[in-house]
Amino acid sequence: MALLPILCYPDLRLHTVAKPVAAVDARIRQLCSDMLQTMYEASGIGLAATQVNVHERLIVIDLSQEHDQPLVLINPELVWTSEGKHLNEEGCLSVPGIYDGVERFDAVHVRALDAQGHSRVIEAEGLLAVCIQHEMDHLLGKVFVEYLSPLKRNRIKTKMLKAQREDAR
Ligand code: GNR
Ligand code: NI
Repeated sequence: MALLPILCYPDLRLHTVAKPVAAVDARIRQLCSDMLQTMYEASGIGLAATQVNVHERLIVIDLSQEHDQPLVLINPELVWTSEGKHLNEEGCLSVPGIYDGVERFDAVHVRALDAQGHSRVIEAEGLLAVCIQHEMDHLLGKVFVEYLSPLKRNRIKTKMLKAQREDAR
């Protein structure tokens, strides 16, 4: 088990487009396990491989309080989306301390491989649906602040850079 460093916005590596996972092997299972540990330690409900500087299509999610319902989604693809979208308050481990509204589909169906390499379809609504869409954006190199106005985004960028400069001192 290992904790992995999480990239922080505006790190340009967060805009890398991830490639499909070629094979669900021991390396990928270790990565899933390390990402889950990293997510739990950071008190997040989801983590995309992009955020730990691995540019392969892999997401981990756990919405449970007890950290006992890990979900691994490898090579996820949206196979259905609801008609309706809603505004939800979002945060991101790569943009600590920032929360704002983003429009997401109310419900999605996602086809993905699990940690055993088996293909399955997950039917998600509510917070799980929001989280899956947020994580799948990371795999495309997209961070939620890119949905906000340029003014808000620039304020966030400046605030993050200032905090990072202060952390480095
Ligand atoms: O921990 C997280 N909480 C969260 C809350 C609302 C919408 C999305 C999220 S995902 C986030 C963890 C994270 O940054 N995943 O990429
Ligand atoms: Ni995020």
